[in-house]
Amino acid sequence: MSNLQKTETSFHCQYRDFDPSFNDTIVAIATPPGKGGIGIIRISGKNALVIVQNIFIPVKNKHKKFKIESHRIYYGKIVDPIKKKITIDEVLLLPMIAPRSYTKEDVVEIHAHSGYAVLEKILNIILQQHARIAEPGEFTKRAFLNGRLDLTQAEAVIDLINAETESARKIASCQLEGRLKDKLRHIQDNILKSLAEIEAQIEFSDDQGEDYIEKKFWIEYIYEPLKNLEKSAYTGQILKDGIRIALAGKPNVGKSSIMNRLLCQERSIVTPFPGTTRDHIEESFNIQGIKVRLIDTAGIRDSRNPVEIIGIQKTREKIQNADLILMVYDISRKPGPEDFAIFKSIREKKKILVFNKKDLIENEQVEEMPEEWRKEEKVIISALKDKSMDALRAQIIRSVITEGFNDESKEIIVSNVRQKQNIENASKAIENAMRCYDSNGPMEIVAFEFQEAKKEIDQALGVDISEDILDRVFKNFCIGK
Ligand SMILES: Nc1nc2c(ncn2[C@@H]2O[C@H](COP(=O)(O)OP(=O)(O)OP(=O)(O)O)[C@@H](O)[C@H]2O)c(=O)[nH]1
Ligand SMILES: [Mg+2]
Repeated sequence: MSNLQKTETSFHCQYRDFDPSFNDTIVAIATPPGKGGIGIIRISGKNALVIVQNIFIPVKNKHKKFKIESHRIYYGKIVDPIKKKITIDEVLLLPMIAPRSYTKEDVVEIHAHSGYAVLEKILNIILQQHARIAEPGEFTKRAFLNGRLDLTQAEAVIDLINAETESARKIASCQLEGRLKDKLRHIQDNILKSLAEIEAQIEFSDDQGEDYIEKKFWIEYIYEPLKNLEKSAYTGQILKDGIRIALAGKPNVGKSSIMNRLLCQERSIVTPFPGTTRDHIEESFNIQGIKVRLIDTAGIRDSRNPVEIIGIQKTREKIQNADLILMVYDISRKPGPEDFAIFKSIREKKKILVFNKKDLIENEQVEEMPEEWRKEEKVIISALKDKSMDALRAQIIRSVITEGFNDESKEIIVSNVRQKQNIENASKAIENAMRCYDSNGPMEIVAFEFQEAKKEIDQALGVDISEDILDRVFKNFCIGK
């Protein structure tokens, strides 16, 4: 068997063995600060059970030695470990004995009353009992290092906590289930299979034997799946973080009217006079569970008015930073040089052409539309009509959610910049390998590129990952998670 075949996709991580802090017992308040019904303190590590035996007295059988069973809830009180008569709080205790816990270590949760002084006091008592305060994300880091989660799942935990919209929640919970992990592992297995064949080819190249290589397999089971994941990343980013949409166009075409209609509130001033909006106006709302930051801007035209000139400059910046531009035209007027100039300035940006004021025309024909505009996504609406807004919303969703990827879909979506980078690098490496193979280049180079792709997938999954990448991932967590 070749070395390559022996390589296995395991999630064992070297740092667990070298990092002495990994043996510490850690503790943190797991619930957000403030007054509330319940506050939870979480302890994880080898001293967790001993610690609670020192500070917890169950209400039942209080005179017998307290024997802890896993996954049972005990009602009792937290007491001062020295002066046992002093009660600190009445609590529920939930022990989860290794490996059946979040971190795969002994974990105990103490459900106390959520008040700053109560939780601080319990925390301090625990800290005197051979435990230290957990770093941000350290519970999840241990879950990862102990092989309970891979890195895509650990990252999904933080995404789930940070999710503000339904679409962000769905994408995170799908990743937490391990769907992306399974897909990447599957691709990785196919890379390893191909590498074994390439190795055999190198080894037996002098033989007149059969040809081992099946390039179709590379395309169908490695390259295309990687490319699909890469494609999903744009949608993934939008489902997770939302999208910035800027309204742009000449003065008086109806940008502010569209803004107000989409928001269902009179946010921007609307008048019949061109040049009404001078400063940009931003507001957040949701379209089908996707967070949208909508920006109304000053109408773009040649102006001598110093206030308007500044407004137009700011508009240009806002437009360049937007993910999607709603390029608004007045359909009742022929497009003119100003319209063409605005189009030119956003030629490279993702956009929808919005032909507004259709109530003013008889037939929905855009007169003298330049050839270049014809291939753009477009919608013909009237900002005076609610139905038009439904059409506009639908068009926005169509244009930002890549076909086949909506939040109900079974497709696997990459939503994390780190993972996206690894996947892009892996598909580039496979591309290089195929190019080399097609031009009858050395098989050693083909093998090298496949190895590179394998390393990138390992990185995405968090196998043998460098410590600073790990630190970067977990520093974004809150304490207690
Ligand atoms: N008939 C009709 N009038 C509209 C429509 N949309 C906007 N208007 C009118 O057009 C005028 C200008 O609308 P605004 O929304 O202020 O246009 P704007 O593009 O924000 O203009 P600036 O802020 O000056 O750049 C107002 O009188 C609106 O009532 C529409 O669909 N049909
Ligand atoms: Mg306006």
